[in-house]
Amino acid sequence: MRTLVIIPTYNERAALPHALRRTREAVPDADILVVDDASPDGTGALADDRAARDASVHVLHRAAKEGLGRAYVAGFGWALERGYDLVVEMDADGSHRPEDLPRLLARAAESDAPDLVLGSRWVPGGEVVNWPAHRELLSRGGNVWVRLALGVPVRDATGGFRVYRAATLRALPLADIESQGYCFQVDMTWRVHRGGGRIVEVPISFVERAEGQSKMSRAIVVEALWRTTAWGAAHRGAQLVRAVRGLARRRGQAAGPGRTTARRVRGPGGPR
Ligand SMILES: Nc1nc2c(ncn2[C@@H]2O[C@H](COP(=O)(O)OP(=O)(O)O)[C@@H](O)[C@H]2O)c(=O)[nH]1
Ligand SMILES: [Mg+2]
Repeated sequence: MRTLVIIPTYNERAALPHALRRTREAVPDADILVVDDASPDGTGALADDRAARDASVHVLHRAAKEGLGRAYVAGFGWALERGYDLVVEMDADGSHRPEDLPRLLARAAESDAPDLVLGSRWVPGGEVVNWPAHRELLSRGGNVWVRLALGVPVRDATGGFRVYRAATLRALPLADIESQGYCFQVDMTWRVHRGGGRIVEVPISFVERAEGQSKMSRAIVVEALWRTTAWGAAHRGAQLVRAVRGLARRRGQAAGPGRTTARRVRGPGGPR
């Protein structure tokens, strides 16, 4: 299986060399694509330098910082154009350990062929290391909210260490995805779930970054909250409408053929 590991970067000059080295060692057969949003600290130039010396490293330069979602969508397009079979998302900062990649990829290649393999912090065996309490609370709370609002049956829908089957990505309307920040991960997970895709979770250890700074911001949290709430309201509202219609239909049937005939004359525009 041809595999591409996509690493989005914004000001990751200190961390990127380690990420590249560890990834090359952990999965020597995989290619790597760094997607850099014109990092002011020169991460893009550093990536170019590595790419010039290693044919399996590639760089996609974007003109401005547009968020994680846009960077990944650009990276997915790059991967699909070049015929990769498996596409990996991985942070540059060491939080996602490249050493876990063989386990994630092995799961993706198993005979039940999952559409999406999630590296998961919140399944048994998963953990976070050195994370401040407020980040853990946000992640756990966010995932409970996603399950309640959207009914996505996974423990870690917000994580960004994951493997997509190329066919899964090809089936999604990538150009229409508007989520920019970490909400993007929820958006993608939900889309795969709604499309009937099989999602599996593999425990990972998420290690807080030792270098550089998090790009997590209030705006990113607010975006995730309002989008998931709006999706959840629409989703649960539609479920309610379906349930009420189902109840009405069952009542109509129980009332006998007279009622059924009366409903039929309404034609195709009536309730189904
Ligand atoms: N290309 C690109 N990468 C980004 C952007 N925002 C974050 N990243 C990268 O996404 C990964 C995760 O971001 P990070 O700041 O570590 O988030 P945290 O782990 O949630 O604190 C890192 O590799 C970042 O460099 C962005 O706007 N554009
Ligand atoms: Mg990080």
